[in-house]
Amino acid sequence: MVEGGGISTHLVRLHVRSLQKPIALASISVVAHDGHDHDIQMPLDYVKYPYQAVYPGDNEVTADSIFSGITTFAKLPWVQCLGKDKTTPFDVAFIGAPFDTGTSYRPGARFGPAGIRAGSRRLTLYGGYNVPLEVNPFRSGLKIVDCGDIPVTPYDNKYAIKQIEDGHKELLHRPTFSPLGNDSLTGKPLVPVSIDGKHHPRVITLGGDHTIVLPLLRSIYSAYGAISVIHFDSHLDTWKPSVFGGAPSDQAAINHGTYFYWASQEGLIANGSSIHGAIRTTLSGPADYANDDASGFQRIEAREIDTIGTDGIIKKIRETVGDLPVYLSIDIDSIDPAFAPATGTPETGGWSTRELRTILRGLDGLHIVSADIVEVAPAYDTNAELTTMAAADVLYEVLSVMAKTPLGKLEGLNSAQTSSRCSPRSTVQSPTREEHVLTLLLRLVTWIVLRALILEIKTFGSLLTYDRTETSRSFELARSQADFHM
Ligand SMILES: *[C@@H]1O[C@H](CO)[C@@H](O)[C@H](O)[C@H]1NC(C)=O
Ligand SMILES: *[C@@H]1O[C@H](CO)[C@@H](O)[C@H](O)[C@H]1NC(C)=O
Ligand SMILES: [Mn+2]
Repeated sequence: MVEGGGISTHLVRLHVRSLQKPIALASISVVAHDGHDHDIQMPLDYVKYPYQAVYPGDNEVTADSIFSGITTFAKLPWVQCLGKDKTTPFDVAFIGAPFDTGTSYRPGARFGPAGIRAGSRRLTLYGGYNVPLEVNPFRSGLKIVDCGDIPVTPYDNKYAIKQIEDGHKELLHRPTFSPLGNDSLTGKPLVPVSIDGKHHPRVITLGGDHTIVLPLLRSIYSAYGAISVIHFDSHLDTWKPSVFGGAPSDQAAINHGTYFYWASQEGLIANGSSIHGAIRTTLSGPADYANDDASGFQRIEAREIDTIGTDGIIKKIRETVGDLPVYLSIDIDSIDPAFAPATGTPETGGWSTRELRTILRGLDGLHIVSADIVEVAPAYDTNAELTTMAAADVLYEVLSVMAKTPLGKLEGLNSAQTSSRCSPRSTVQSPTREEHVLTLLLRLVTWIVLRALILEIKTFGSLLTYDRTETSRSFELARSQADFHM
């Protein structure tokens, strides 16, 4: 939004703003799941009936209280998605990628998946309801499972990277458990946002060092084409191999500081609609930023939180990504080492866990097609499991956002139109008929008021002293905003 302008500009903006709230009500795009109740996967049941020693599901996972037994993410059911349970459908899968031979400083992220699962045990102790987002992802109708880990060799990076791509692709192309459902406003069926026209499950990968995102994006490309990326990290990770690591061999050229360079070279990243957040690394020189620009990313520096706050950061991200399908990659080192010390390349001056969680909740309504959290190296954690707990809680916010927004759009809508249908903080209620009628009335009134004001200014323009060009531009803006919500 353009700031500044004359008195009348503010007047118009006030009108438009005051009308935005009821209008937005009608623009909510809501999950329309099929209402299956997956009590069978509710981790809460473990707590309710701890004496029932065997979990009554497909896999006979032991039912335990949250501090005992075999640990899956959030104590979700373990499904051997890459093994004997190849035909079991799901909507969201957690999968580990225990790879850390692309790291430049502290190794140990191969233990990330196990550590994050341990840090996630308590997520459902009280049931898992997310208060600010008003959703319980575990009871949202989605079938959510822990698929275990992709088998990854620690002896051969090239082979391991292929294993990760194949494992992820395998899950991404499974049929989903729940249908996409219908648009809550129009009742029309939603169509997938993928380029192959299929409704894909979402995969949340537990890293692993950040190198794994190259094979993950190769997999994502197979369903979504070049994807917009939201990347939280203190580092750019778009470095040229000659700058980061020196590239003594082809294999050494692919590491946790260069994978985005390669992804960009391979055309996997949507240019211009991708963005880094929490950047604060030192550079080899200003040329690193020029190279980052060429790789297709916008940037938000960690220190911007002091000036524009979490709201400003959320706004920047949403403006960059719009309603395009988006992949979310979270390096735990985006969080300050005071809160998350157990990571490969820590950088002071980062965001707090609270700030990152707030920013993630601000992504509510975006079409996040899959996500990962990387660089968790539990060997450097505190006894209090600060880092693994932070990683698990961050994923809980991601899961909640996913549970609220289906990966669907209305047929024939382009992404700009879809965007206006998507409220930034969508709630799960549908507008009533009365609200809908009220909205239409309000739009009519807005239109009449704007027309009247424009006429007035045209007539008395010569009496006014302010810059007319600026004013009419503001009117255009106000009108386009009003149209945007129609
Ligand atoms: C979606 O709408 C179709 C009719 O177009 C209807 O048959 C179906 O039951 C609806 N699905 C849901 C989940 O409401
Ligand atoms: C992205 O767009 C910018 C500006 O148009 C261009 O300079 C750059 O080469 C593009 N990068 C890629 C990877 O296409
Ligand atoms: Mn990184």
